[in-house]
Amino acid sequence: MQLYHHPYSVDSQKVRLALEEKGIDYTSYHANPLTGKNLDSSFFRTNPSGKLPVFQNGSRVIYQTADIMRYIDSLVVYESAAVAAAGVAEWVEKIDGWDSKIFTLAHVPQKYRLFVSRFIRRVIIARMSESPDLASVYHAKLRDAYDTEEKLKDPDIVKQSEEKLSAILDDAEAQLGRTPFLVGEEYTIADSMFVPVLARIALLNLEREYINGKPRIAEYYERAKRRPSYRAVIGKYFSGWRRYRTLFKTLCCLGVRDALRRY
Ligand SMILES: N[C@@H](CCC(=O)N[C@@H](CS)C(=O)NCC(=O)O)C(=O)O
Repeated sequence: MQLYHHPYSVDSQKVRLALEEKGIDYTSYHANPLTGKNLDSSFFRTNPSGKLPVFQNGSRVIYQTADIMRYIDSLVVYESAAVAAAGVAEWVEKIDGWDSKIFTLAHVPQKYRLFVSRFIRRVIIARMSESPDLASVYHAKLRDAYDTEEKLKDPDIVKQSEEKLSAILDDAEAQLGRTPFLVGEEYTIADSMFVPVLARIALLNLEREYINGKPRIAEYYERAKRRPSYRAVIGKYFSGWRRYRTLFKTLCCLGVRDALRRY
């Protein structure tokens, strides 16, 4: 099995947590979306959206996070299978319906966001001129980049994303009052979907607004952070001072490449 992913990508984190939790071995390939690695023509040719993660098992390639999660889930049986199945499916769908991208970008200082988005657009143009046969898909990606910028200017779209997140958190807080995990007594892929959402809130320093007033989620998140899966997938890159190191390294790489016009 192969996974194309990156530690920065919330959707990649969901899949990696599930794989770690289930003890499934896989070959890992990194493609940093902030430096435009996901736009390389070799990757783009097989995955014209350029989005992460991509999961491959033999001839089977899966591009959507929720589909990958369901596939991974089908490989392992729960102790309380009947109880888990319906609840898990519902949570997977609910969390998958929240787009972390708009939320994240809306909470990143504008100066960094505009710099990265200009860099990415230049990478797309550079890749397009290297592979003219892929021009139409690169054009679509460029349009997508401009669309995202437009969406971020619309306070209603940002507000909707925040409200959707708040609704998920409210439901989770209520559920965690009844059971230790999102679906009953066992850790399931619903938790692998949810924990990266909490990690993203923490990375953006928004715990006070979104987590601190929810004691059950706060306690659940502390428990989740002690799991080896969390340490391997998220903690290794983003716990404490590491979050600054991880971001600093990427920004330096972008700064140098931009200064040298190396797209
Ligand atoms: N619908 C896709 C969305 C995946 C997605 O948006 N991935 C983000 C990272 S979390 C990405 O690859 N962004 C880079 C880009 O859009 O170029 C899925 O469910 O897997």
